Amino acid sequence: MIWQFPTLTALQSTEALEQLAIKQRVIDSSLGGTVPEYVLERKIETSNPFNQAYWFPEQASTYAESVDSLYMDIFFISLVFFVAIVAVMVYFCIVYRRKGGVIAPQPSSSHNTTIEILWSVLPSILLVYMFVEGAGTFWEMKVPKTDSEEIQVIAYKYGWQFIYPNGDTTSELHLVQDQPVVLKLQSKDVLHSFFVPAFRQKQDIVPGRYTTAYIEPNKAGQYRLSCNEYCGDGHSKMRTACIVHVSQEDRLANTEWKKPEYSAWENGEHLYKIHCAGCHNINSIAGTGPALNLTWNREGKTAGGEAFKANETYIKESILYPSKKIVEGFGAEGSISKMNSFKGILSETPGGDIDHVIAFLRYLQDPDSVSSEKLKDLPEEKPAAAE
Ligand code: HEC
Ligand SMILES: [Cu+2]
Repeated sequence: MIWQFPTLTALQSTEALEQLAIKQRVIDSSLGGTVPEYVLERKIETSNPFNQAYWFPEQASTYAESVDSLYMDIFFISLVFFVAIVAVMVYFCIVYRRKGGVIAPQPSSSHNTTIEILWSVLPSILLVYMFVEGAGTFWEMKVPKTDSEEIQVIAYKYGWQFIYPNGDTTSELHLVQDQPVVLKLQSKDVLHSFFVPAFRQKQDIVPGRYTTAYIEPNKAGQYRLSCNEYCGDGHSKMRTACIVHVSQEDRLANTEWKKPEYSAWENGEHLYKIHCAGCHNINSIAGTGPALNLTWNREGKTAGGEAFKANETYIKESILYPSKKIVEGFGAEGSISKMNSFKGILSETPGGDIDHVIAFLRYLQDPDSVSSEKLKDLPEEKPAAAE
């Protein structure tokens, strides 16, 4: 990457270089960590290869077309004026250059009513046209239809959480075709910005304030969704997918928090993507917190030098009371952990969310050690093993 070049040459030691490389790998590894890369590819239905590579993304919302045509109108008006002005300028440069040693300026006419009226009125008409067109589209983007559904969007360093009216939560945005939606956007920390190019919709997310974005998706498919306001060194991690389903049933099948046809560890993986992936990796490289694929059963030390073994009790405590034991290398003894508590967010009941997360961490260490029985197949109460 070009922007890194000055930093790289300024660093002397190979150790520092290695650290920078590791940091970059951490950032890269988390790219698409929660959403597979293929989801984020540009998909444009056109036979024109130029469009495919360089032109606009798909038009997937009701107002996308007006935004694009307004853009093209303004572009062509600017193009015509650019060419005309440069042509006249070049012509004048040649015709009125200093000739035959004459230095004194030629007398010029002081006034030409026709030209002055023309150059005032013509651009005004164009500007008023741009305003009227722009205001109309703006209106369309800002005034939600009354039958809109509301989805809560929470942006944080570095990820997204989408909460649907029925309480389901996902790390990708799932919408239904032709169902207008109002997004209520909130930030947990700093300034972020919601952007789905295919919808031509972009809205800043300001800490301490609710902002809204209105969309009426009219084309099923998978689109890019990203943060468009630099929010820290993991800013590029804040990208995920926006999936527009053809029907409400189709969406329900994809957003259900705890799927009966999932096993415990699969639910745990789902919870990990929603709540933990912003700080933890599962590729052995530490992020803000330790790499969680190394956690299960490991023998570690707290910042205070106390030894621990990462069993169920330790993991549960780490999730509910992160500051109780700070992992060595992740803060000072007795300090407040950078990890927030998940008390009240993940259920603590036996067989609940936290047990699912634990099953996932175990699975990462040793896939054979956890049951892959689907939740729906599990009996309500496990019969005692026959002696
Ligand atoms: C805001 C960042 C952040 C988020 C979000 C976060 N963690 Fe952490 N986590 C940390 C940090 C930092 C540490 C190390 C300091 C500590 O022990 O509190 C840590 C430590 C841990 C540990 C101890 C790891 C070890 O190897 O000893 C576990 C287990 C853990 N987190 C699980 C989770 C789970 C599960 C979630 C999601 C439900 C989660 N964390 C979400 C930042 C985070
Ligand atoms: Cu951001």
